Amino acid sequence: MTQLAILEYPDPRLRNQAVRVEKVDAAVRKLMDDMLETMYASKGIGLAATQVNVALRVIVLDVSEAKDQPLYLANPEILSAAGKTPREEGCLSVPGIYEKVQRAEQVVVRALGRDGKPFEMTAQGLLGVCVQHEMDHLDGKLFVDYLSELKRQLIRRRLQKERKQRAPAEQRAPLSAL
Ligand code: QAP
Ligand code: CO
Repeated sequence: MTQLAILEYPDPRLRNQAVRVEKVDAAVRKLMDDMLETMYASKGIGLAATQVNVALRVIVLDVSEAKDQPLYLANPEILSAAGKTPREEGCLSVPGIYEKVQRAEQVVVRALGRDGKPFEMTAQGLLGVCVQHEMDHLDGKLFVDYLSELKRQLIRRRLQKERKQRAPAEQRAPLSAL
C-alpha cells in the first residue's frame, strides 16, 4: 500500500469535479486501499479521492473508535435527507481548522462497495456528517464554503502562515517570486 499526498486549501485542484467510476476494478480497489491507509496515517475519519488529486467519485470513511470499521463508497448518491443540525467539522485539506456547519441530520446513501456491489446505508450523527462532507469534495466543495468570506480569508491566512513555518528555507519561494 502507498500513502498519498493530501492537497491543502486553497489548492485549485480541490475544485475539480470528480467523475463516476465505470466499475470497481483492481485499480479502484487499490485507490480505496491507499486512501484508507492515508486517512488512518493522518488521523482522519473520512477522505475523498479529490483530496489526493484523483478525480473519481470514491470516498473512504471510518468513524469507529477502534478504526476497524472502514467504509468504501464509489459513486455515492444521497437518496433522501432529513432534519438539520449544526456540527463542528474539520478536514484533512484544511488542517487545524474546525467550524460549525449545517447539515442534514440523517441521510440515506446508495453506493458501490469495495466489492463493486451496490448497497444502501442510513447514516446519522458523525457518520452522517462525514459522508455529506466527503461527497461535497467530489463536487469540488469544501466545508469552508459554508462560512463567511471573512472567515475563509482568516483561514487562508492562517494556513499560509503555518505552511511557511513548516517548509524548510530551501523549499520557500524566493522573495523575487512573490
Ligand atoms: C470530515 O475530516 C469530517 O485539522 C473528515 O489537524 C470531520 O477526517 C466530518 C483532521 C469532522 C465531520 C466532522 C483534521 C486530522 C481530520 C485536522 C477529517 C487535523 C488532523 C479531518
Ligand atoms: Co474534507
